[in-house]
Amino acid sequence: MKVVVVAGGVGGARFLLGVKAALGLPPIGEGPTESPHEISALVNTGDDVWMHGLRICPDLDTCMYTLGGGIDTARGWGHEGETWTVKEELAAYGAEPSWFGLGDKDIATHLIRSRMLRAGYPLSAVTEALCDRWRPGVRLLPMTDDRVETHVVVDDPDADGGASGTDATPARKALHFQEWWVRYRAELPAHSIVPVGADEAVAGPGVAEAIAEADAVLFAPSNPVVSVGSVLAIPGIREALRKTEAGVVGISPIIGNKPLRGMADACLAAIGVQTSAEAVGRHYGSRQTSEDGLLDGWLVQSGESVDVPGVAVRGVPLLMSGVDATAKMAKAALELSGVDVD
Ligand code: FO1
Repeated sequence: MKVVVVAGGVGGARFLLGVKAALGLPPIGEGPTESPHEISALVNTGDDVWMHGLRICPDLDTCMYTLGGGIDTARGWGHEGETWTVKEELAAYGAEPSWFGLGDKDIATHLIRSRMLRAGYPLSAVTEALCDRWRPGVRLLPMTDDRVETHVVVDDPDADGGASGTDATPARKALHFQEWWVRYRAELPAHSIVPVGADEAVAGPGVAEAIAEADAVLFAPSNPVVSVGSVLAIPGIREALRKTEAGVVGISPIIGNKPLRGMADACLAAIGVQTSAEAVGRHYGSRQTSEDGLLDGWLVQSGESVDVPGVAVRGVPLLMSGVDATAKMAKAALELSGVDVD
């Protein structure tokens, strides 16, 4: 069976552990090569950033480390057993940004990726090379090999208040997503969130084929705006999803009107979507009954009454409290997509 999962970082990686388990693959590592199942993750690269001359790809690395067994599970990003010597030395030089934590082990990944990118290798080839070590057991496909970076438009945090009583609207500033997310903890209200470069980007190698050949397509419970939304912003991907013979099923990242983790609510507010499973389901839309919708099915927290016109809604426990719980979610999603997983 060929399963495609549209994924972001932490939530996407955790969900992929469950998809692997639901298909009888060991969650960590590559497992048996003769497995009849193939999982491809279409991973968001809009969070990617150049820092200290190194190219950081948070969502690809979180998926790679999580599925390869190297993630720090408490943080949800970066290596377990990490040390921060280089970060401390950078701070000693006053090298900005000091608010972004680069771990010593993590830096090795960024050094290899940056060297390969500078040598002309596309991100997809770099990812394949890095995965040769980590063997995630899932094909990690960057949504595009082109540069797409999510920026967030906020009121400029450095602008002075101006003469009191002036009614001039405060100056606005576009922050790279990482600065908004990490430095400001997404606490600066976002006027808009823009995947810069998406319009000119081309879907990554293997992306359109994976969608066309899939038996099931799942939207992981990732951030609907900056993760799933960024993938959908790449020209051709939305069309491929609308065309595929596979059932398309999303898993709600929202339980009881608040996001499971991360700050999806801050992102949803920026696009005027309520923080609820129903609002996000309607935001993705029905593939059958709308001209740009994507979903056939929508998995929500059991007990919640959610109505998404034109989409089959099913309630199951959505807390990814462990691989078994996540495997049950993944199984339910696969069944709702029309494939049967014994
Ligand atoms: N998140 C933080 O909250 N603080 C950090 O210092 C930080 C550093 C970092 C370094 C590499 C990496 O791959 C991820 C990192 N993240 C950090 C997480 C990252 O900002 C988010 O996981 C994604 O961008 C959102 O999914």
